[in-house]
Amino acid sequence: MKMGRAIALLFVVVISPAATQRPTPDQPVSHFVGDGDGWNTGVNYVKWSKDQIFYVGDSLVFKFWAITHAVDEVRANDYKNCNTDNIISSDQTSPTNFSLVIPGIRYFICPKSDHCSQGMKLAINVVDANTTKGSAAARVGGGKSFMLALSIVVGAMLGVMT
Ligand SMILES: *[C@@H]1O[C@H](CO)[C@@H](O)[C@H](O)[C@H]1NC(C)=O
Ligand SMILES: *[C@@H]1O[C@H](CO)[C@@H](O)[C@H](O)[C@H]1NC(C)=O
Ligand SMILES: [Cu+2]
Repeated sequence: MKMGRAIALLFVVVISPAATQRPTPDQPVSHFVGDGDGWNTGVNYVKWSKDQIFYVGDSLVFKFWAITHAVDEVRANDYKNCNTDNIISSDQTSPTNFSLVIPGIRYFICPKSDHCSQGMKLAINVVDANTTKGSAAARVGGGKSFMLALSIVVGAMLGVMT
């Protein structure tokens, strides 16, 4: 009984925080680029994207002032160099909604003025929630099952000691 209670307590303490971090894509999500700032200059998109998990099935939505901005999807090198000569696509109307249908990194830049070199660029890693190797999803999922295993071991030890 004591051991059971110790395990139950550890489950609550250790497992619950993970639940708030959207470990699995129960429902597809629309990620609004830059949140309230939208797609604009002066926004740190590295910081913005770091706090998100982009699952296959989600959408990426750019909201911007179409007079001064646009969204070009580009390849890795062109993202790095802010090169708009080999674009994959260009969208001039807001909002622009990209469906994230396959895993992998996608790159977006603003082609207007020198906004890209000023930091108006976004790279996201789209992960398949079903894949368990080397993805952000795997880190979340793997971390969760590791914590689960740990809590069982610690719980068992506590049960034996008390
Ligand atoms: C973006 O497109 C997807 C797929 O069509 C849709 O489910 C989602 O609601 C759209 N998001 C917005 C904010 O319009
Ligand atoms: C993940 O697996 C579930 C169940 O097998 C399936 O319904 C779902 O479409 C898969 N998701 C992806 C992104 O492949
Ligand atoms: Cu711009």
